[in-house]
Amino acid sequence: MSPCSSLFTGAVPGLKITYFPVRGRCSAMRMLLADQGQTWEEEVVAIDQWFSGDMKKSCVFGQLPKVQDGDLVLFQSNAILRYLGSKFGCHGTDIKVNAEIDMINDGVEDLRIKYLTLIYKNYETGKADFIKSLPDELKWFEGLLKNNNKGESAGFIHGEKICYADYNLVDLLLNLQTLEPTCLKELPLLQAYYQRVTSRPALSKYLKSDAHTKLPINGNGKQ
Ligand code: GTS
Repeated sequence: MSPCSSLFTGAVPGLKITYFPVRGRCSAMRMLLADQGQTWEEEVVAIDQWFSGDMKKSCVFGQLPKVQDGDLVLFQSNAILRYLGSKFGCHGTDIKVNAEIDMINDGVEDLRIKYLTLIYKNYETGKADFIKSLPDELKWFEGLLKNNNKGESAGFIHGEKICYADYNLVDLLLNLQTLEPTCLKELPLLQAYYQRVTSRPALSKYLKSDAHTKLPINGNGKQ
């Protein structure tokens, strides 16, 4: 039994996440599942096992994460997030809303790639400039909240219902604040949004659990 299935109740028989022992690209999907009261199984792949075995060859695109739900096997973290969003009602009510949510999620992915490039490729030389660029990078999300009822009554990044892009954004904001604790200082709506979403009872419980806190954010120990 995974640490997650012992902590959280509710049943999604057969839902399994296969990934390295990090939060990485699985944190947002784990947050979504925990917040939606679901359980899942974790298959943890040690990095030496990955490079010495045949698993890589069996993965579409040769990478993890992989999510299995019954007979469905998915790769690509954002496709997985969208699938979980559709399955658990964290998506739009029509194709136009879904397209807007996808657009926001793609914006999160763009910033995540910049963050991951820093972490894995030029942490020492690029950290100061990356931190300097954050207000400019994050202002777009502040703008989305502003346009969403001035960020006041609206709880979420799109409309008034949580969607899969919220979990992706909140996960990235958590990582960015770990990198630079003051990065939301000049972005009051984003700061309030982060607090609001991470205070949701089930999500807050998950974020305090060993299943989350004991996992490193990234595979190389940088954060
Ligand atoms: N676009 C993919 C996604 O979103 O799932 C990227 C997946 C990816 O980069 N996976 C890395 C991997 O499998 C691990 S991590 O970057 O998510 O931590 N690396 C091992 C390898 O052999 O490429």
